[in-house]
Amino acid sequence: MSEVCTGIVARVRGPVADVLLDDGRVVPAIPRGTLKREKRGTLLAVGDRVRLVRKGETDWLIEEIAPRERALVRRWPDTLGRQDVIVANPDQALFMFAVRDPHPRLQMLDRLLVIAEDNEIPAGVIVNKIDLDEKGMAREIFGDYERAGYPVYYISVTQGIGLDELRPHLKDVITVFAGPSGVGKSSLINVLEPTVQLPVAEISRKWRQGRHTTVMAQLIPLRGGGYIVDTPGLREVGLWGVDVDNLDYYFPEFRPYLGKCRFNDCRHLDEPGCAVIEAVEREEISLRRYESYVNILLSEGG
Ligand SMILES: Nc1nc2c(ncn2[C@@H]2O[C@H](COP(=O)(O)OP(=O)(O)OP(=O)(O)O)[C@@H](O)[C@H]2O)c(=O)[nH]1
Ligand SMILES: [Mg+2]
Ligand SMILES: [Zn+2]
Repeated sequence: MSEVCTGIVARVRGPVADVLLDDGRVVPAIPRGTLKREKRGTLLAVGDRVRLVRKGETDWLIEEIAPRERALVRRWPDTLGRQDVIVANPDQALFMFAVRDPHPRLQMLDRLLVIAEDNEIPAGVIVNKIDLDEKGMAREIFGDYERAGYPVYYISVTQGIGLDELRPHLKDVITVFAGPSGVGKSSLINVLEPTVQLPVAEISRKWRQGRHTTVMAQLIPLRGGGYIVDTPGLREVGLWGVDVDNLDYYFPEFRPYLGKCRFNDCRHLDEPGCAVIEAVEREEISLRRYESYVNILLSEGG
């Protein structure tokens, strides 16, 4: 008798996916050969819901991959025209940065937020290592994101600050933690879910350059309900499939001004009578966020 089950992809190791079955077992499985031909782009990603069947004692075959409701997806670095699904079907994305060590790359954060907006993934920001924020700069640096309407959590994993505020937002949903290497994504998961002990970078100066301790995305069930996806640190975030015509809309703080420019097709670069630029001049929109918009628009050929 062949056993048929459904589950969710917890890890992808080359051709093999570890699938968390609905009954709690984790089994290695390979996709049926024809699936490879049917789908373009990333065949299997963490978070994909699958139907699988047992062949023999221990061999499982993935027979069907459910269409993705949404995905956190970027352009694969260093090659042209390939998609990289970081995680399929997340309910929310929390983009994690550190106050310092490593220095926060806000342009990367802006790109990640654009990707989340385009894929209709509710997003927020985690600012870790506030124990290192001697000058109290964190709220100044990340305040733009609060004003844009994103939830921003200021935490210290090592000092246990801000965790109780974060925890309720993770219950019963699938959350992906993404960001550069060394910001403390795995460290945070280890304190939120002490039954797992993910490898984390040792305290050393090396993680300032980013050591890439986590090498593959992994779905972690929370005892209290819900899942977190740990992901490897990102070096580059290229947009994939993002409609740059909507880019202005993907900066939520621009929205009150859209449709109020003199020209209908205003790109908010140097057009006269641009309501967005006027809002930047009045400091109602952050200059730095606006510059990020221009940077993305020009680099994505808008
Ligand atoms: N000072 C300070 N250090 C922290 C904090 N949280 C984590 N760290 C340290 O930051 C380093 C990197 O932590 P990781 O959890 O490995 O970072 P990561 O984001 O998972 O990195 P990758 O797996 O490479 O993407 C470790 O040495 C942690 O001890 C914090 O709140 N304050
Ligand atoms: Mg990690
Ligand atoms: Zn305009």
